[in-house]
Amino acid sequence: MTTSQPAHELTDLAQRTLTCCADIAACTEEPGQITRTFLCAPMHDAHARLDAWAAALGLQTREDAAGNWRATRRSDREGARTLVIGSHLDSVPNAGAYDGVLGVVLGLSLLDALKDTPLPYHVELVGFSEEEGVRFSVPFIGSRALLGTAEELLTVTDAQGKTVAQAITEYGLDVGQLAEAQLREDVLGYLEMHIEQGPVLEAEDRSLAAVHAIAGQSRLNFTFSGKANHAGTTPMHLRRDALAGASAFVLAAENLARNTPGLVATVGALRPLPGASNVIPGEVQFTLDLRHAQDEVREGALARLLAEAQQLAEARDLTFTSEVRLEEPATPMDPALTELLGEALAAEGHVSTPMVSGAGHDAMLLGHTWPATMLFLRSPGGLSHHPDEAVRGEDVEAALRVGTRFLHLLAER
Ligand code: HGY
Ligand code: MN
Ligand code: MN
Ligand code: MN
Repeated sequence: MTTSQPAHELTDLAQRTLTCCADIAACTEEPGQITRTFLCAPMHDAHARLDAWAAALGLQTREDAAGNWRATRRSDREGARTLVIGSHLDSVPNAGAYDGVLGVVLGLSLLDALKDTPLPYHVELVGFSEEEGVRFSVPFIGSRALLGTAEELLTVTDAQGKTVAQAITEYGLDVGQLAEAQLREDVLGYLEMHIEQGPVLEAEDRSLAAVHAIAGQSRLNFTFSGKANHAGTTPMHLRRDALAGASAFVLAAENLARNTPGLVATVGALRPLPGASNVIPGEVQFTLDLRHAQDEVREGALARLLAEAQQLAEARDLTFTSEVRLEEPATPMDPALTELLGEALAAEGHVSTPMVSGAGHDAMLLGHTWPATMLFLRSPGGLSHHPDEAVRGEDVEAALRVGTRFLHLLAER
């Protein structure tokens, strides 16, 4: 099996990859920005872009009952196992064009590069419908459906009180078919290609890196409650200002993370109520996102912050509640697959030293069930979850080279 692809072919494929990402970026709920949340109507248009390319490769495509886009390439080898390649098609609000999408389109590009090369394994290419957790504050609905564990999420509600089950029905899918979304094949591994979303590869002047572990994360919803009152007549010492209390908590979380190596803490959404300039906020709802590569450090930090919230509330005559929406342990990638990816990187002239992912990915969930590995592409400016998120054409081409070689190495194992 030749592993070197003619340069012009990969360059063309790299260009087609970028064009397809740009086409999918235009499938958005919000004109003028990229926003694609779970089971929003533009997701159908994104699927249609992928269907067009997949059809030209003779791949069977479908949308499963969780809204995942699925493409299947069958091997004619007797007893063939299945390689899953995937990433997510949903986005955060006002996102970039590559987080998630690039990994799905690169998968399609690899199958295009290998369209005339028989492989001894099936390939299941998946564009997950929900990884970010924006609409329901619960991420990984798509990949949980692939594992057959999404049933328990059907009653989770969004900010409007609508359940996941209702969202699936309104989007035009049959909740009763959710069990059919489960991939019941003998999976040899999962490959996710993704932008790094951070500054490391750019700082090290590297195009690509294999990922050997994904940081664990805790996501919680907090509510601080005090007493709404008149902003003009209420003396400062008589206030029970929920927002002032929450603000003290936000700074405490930032301070703890700044002083704990490798810990990151983020309050990304915060909503004071009633939200009028002349009313002291009686209630504040906010999120906390806590991550670290070692679970014990993250868990210790969370315990300290919950104790801090209790002290702050007591000192300010407030109450608070917290609800855990996600606890994902740090996930090591499969050593054998990551080593094979390292071999492919080295064979293509890249440094093969693997790295830790600070961002969460479908691989962190699937990696508990199947051998998983990830290939990162450099993020120019270290920017992501932002409209200026970018990727370099030469890194896309390098990823196609390394990915092609990885699939060959996997075939020869
Ligand atoms: O938030 C994350 O880590 C990922 O981008 N969903
Ligand atoms: Mn569709
Ligand atoms: Mn993301
Ligand atoms: Mn992502």
